Amino acid sequence: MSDSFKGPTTSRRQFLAGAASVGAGAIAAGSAKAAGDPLITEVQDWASGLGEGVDEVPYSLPIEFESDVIRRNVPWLTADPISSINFTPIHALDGTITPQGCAFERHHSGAIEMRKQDYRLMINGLVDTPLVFTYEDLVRFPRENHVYFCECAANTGMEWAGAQLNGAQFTHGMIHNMEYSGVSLRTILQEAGLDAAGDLKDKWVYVEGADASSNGRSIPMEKALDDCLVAFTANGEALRKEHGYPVRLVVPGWEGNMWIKWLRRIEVTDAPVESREETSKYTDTQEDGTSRKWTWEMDAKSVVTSPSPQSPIKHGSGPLVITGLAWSGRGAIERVDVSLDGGKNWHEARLAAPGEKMAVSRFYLDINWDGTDMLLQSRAIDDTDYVQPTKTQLRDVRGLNSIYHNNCIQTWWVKSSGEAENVEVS
Ligand SMILES: Nc1nc2c(c(=O)[nH]1)N[C@H]1C(S)=C(S)[C@@H](COP(=O)(O)O)O[C@H]1N2
Ligand SMILES: [Mo]
Repeated sequence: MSDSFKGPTTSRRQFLAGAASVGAGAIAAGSAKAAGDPLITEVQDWASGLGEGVDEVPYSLPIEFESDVIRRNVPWLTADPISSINFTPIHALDGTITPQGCAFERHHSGAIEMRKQDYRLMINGLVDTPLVFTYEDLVRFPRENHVYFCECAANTGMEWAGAQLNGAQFTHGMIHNMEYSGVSLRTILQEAGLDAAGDLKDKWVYVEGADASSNGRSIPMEKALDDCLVAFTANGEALRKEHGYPVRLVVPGWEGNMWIKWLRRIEVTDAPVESREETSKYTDTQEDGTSRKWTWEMDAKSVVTSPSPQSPIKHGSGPLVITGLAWSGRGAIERVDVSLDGGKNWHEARLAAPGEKMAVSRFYLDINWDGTDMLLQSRAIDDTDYVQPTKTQLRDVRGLNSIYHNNCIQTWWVKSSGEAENVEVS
């Protein structure tokens, strides 16, 4: 018995010794005391009877002990939940794939319910043959699979003026990262034919949803023909209603607003439509009062998800796993640095896997925490060598009037108690 415990303990010691550059100190032994622990010495309920049979739950939800790992909204942010947003519990998740059931939702006129039989996708405008596809038509085109993040441009938007919302879920939770399968938008456009459009360089597609808001957006033809996906499934199963069942548009790396849910129409146009969602909304007002528009790409960004205000350190000093997420709308994450002292010194974090284009990366920094205060930050660098800016660097360029596209470095003040607070180190 004792032998089987030895292996992991030894390798953990060696591993921590190797990470000594990030602090050294006492190494915690396993915290459970074997002698006299009734969880070891007594026969427990779960071992004195039988468990549930198969089919007890034909499609399961997370076990009740995980019931706090849920989407949450901030009621004062919006007047009504119909046109509102909630946040992914990123502080409580690990890995990179967001389960659909807790992936943030953003609706302009509520999540609608549509049967596959009632689904129609029209393609019209400057195409050779205007077409209408049923769901059954769409699934007969060759399919692709890709993992991509979807981030609302408003993610972190409440933090422009100063630290405001106390939790990674609320400051950075307007993001999800899923594996989609579907048909490339290019395939659909080519089926209708683009000869009628002439030179494609200055052409656009206008995409809209079947919900009352329609959430119409203009996308340059170059992007439409590049990597956009007309998606049916996320993480292997049909899209959830709230994410656009039965069909949504996936626009890799670009702001979430363009990822049209309940996709009903694609119009090829010779100019952008300048819809509400790309003029009065989703533009960025600058210091001089003019606004940037067509700010589609989501710049490189990262956040420490744990420890964080909703995920305090409960085990005291010693080995500590610092972890978080990083992503870039311009490519793949190449490196993530973590600072324990508000950006004075940086340590290169370990990426759980090599970065993938326009998908979330998971990073870890394994330290030996000495129990003193930390100002925890993370800084993402993508494969275009773009470096995530500090708050000051971002404000120098963008001023204070923006809401959207805030990708600055986030700081958590981790106190000796292990509790953490959202603070500004600009
Ligand atoms: N048809 C339609 N598509 C839509 C929206 C909408 O309200 N209606 N909201 C957009 C916005 S602002 C975002 S951020 C993403 C959010 O996708 P999600 O709800 O799957 O997280 O969907 C986009 N697509
Ligand atoms: Mo959004």
